[in-house]
Amino acid sequence: MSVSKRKKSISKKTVKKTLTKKTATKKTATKKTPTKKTPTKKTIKTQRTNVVCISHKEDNDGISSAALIRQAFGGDSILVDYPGQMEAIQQVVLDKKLKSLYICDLGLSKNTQDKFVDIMTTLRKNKIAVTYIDHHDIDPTIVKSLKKIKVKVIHDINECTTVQVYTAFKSKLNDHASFVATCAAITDYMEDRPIGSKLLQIYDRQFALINATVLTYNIVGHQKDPDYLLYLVEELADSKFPHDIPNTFEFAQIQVEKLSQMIAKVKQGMKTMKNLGYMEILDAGASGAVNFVMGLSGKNVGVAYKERVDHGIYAVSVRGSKDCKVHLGRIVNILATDLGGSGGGHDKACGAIIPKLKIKKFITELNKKIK
Ligand SMILES: [Mn+2]
Repeated sequence: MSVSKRKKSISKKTVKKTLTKKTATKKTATKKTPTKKTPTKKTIKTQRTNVVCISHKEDNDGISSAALIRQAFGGDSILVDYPGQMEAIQQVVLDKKLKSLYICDLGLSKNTQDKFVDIMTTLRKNKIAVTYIDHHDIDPTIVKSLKKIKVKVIHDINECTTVQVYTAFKSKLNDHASFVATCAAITDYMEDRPIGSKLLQIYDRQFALINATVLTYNIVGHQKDPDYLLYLVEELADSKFPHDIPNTFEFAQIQVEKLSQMIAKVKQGMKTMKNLGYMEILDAGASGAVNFVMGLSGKNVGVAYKERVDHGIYAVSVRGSKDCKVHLGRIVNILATDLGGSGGGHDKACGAIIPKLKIKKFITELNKKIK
């Protein structure tokens, strides 16, 4: 059963944490010596020992990025969604033991980017090594600011985050890591990109597709179970195939059934404007419904939104068809910021956080801007 496994892995983690605590001793005089540092000396000298990865919890790319960072560098994973993103990043500033931080698959928007740079500046002043790895559209001035404070920026809009993690840290990863990256590329529609396609070639296409899909449904269906998501990170980091993780197929079947019911619901509840289809989702995630909204509306853009009562906002998902010629991520970034929210992403797939009362305005304005 997965429950016992989870307990086991959690206790393993606790032991690890205690060990880290024990090795962290008080900072001694840190005057530079001309001699080369030996590993032992280094352990004594540094008080900061923690490695942390903050990654996106809502999809395969985020979870798999966290898994590969964990395999390469160890440490703890913190999984967040966009509404909780900045709060989590702010929190790690307080971690007195933090030594290096990896931030994965979390795009920045006009509303969050300056605050992000501020927090990174604080971290860098505390001499924390920071690596930001992502593939969402980003303001070039922000990349400049981050590089200036020596945040290591790995950013390519043409490959998914996990593929970039894999490429950057290949020497610290095992062979199976290429499969983890392949599945992430599939889920992000990026298995046709230069590196993504090379990785997919290593494996049988159907074998990779079914694993990517099963993993995705387990991630989407466990959004309210943070322990399970962390368990998935651990299993992937331990080179388990998604199909080999207990009960994943059974769980995926339940999700597929839910989605098939969603088709009927979208057919009933979806509304259209001239250039888009839209629908409020009540009982599932907006991202699971948005492709149906787009497809069944016959429009080139689909919008699905779900209220997040805890944050007083709507979480919005936007998708464009192949015939959609505008960059939705950029349009949504500007529009969401104007309405007091935030948003952004890719040209044909993006998301936003919109204040509750502004959702209608968001949809009508988006409809005007996409022609
Ligand atoms: Mn991604």
